[in-house]
Amino acid sequence: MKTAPEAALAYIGLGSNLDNPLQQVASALSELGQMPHTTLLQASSWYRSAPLGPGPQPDYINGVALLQTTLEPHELLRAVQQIEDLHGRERSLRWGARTLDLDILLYDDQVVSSPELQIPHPQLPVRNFVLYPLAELCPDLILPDHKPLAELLANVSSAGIVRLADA
Ligand code: A4P
Ligand code: MG
Repeated sequence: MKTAPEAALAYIGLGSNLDNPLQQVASALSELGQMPHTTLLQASSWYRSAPLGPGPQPDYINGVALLQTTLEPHELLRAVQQIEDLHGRERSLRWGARTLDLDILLYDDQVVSSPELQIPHPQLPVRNFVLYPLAELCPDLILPDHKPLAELLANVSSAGIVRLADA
């Protein structure tokens, strides 16, 4: 498919560990594809992952989607937050259990650093539940700081994650 010159490629991390997580991320995926000025190009498999964060909480379902969009990064953030809100997302405890989390992982090779938005997502380099699905979609990806994804992947363990069926 030909990419319009002004369109960006954005990778979105999806995660859920409450209220039927697999259903939450599956419907979020189709909602991402229905956002204005946006096309869903690809989705990774889903992964079950051990929770990273405070207290006992259920396992997560994680995956990554590739979007083509003409929304600017902050517009994209607002759009994905509307989808989180649709899923009854409550923003309370940092890294606490949630019905749906949508993180903008990458937006072309742009670096964004504002109080409400950091791209690349700061935790991307160290999270196996982000790196594995990302590598399914683009194994040769190079990050804006010129680090190859393959190098980051080699530095994380696969402990605690299991790939489920294709999304
Ligand atoms: N924000 C800044 N940069 C971004 C970005 N690139 N994408 C801001 C999306 N949002 C971004 O996020 C808090 C604020 O981050 C937003 O208002 C936005 O302005 P939030 O989703 O409301 O809160 P949070 O998710 O609790 O905090 P944070 O720091 O975003 O956490 P993460 O990094 O999203 O981690 N364990 C497993 N196994 N799997 C998971 O998916 N996820 C988390 C949440 C913790 N443990 C996990 C998982
Ligand atoms: Mg988040």
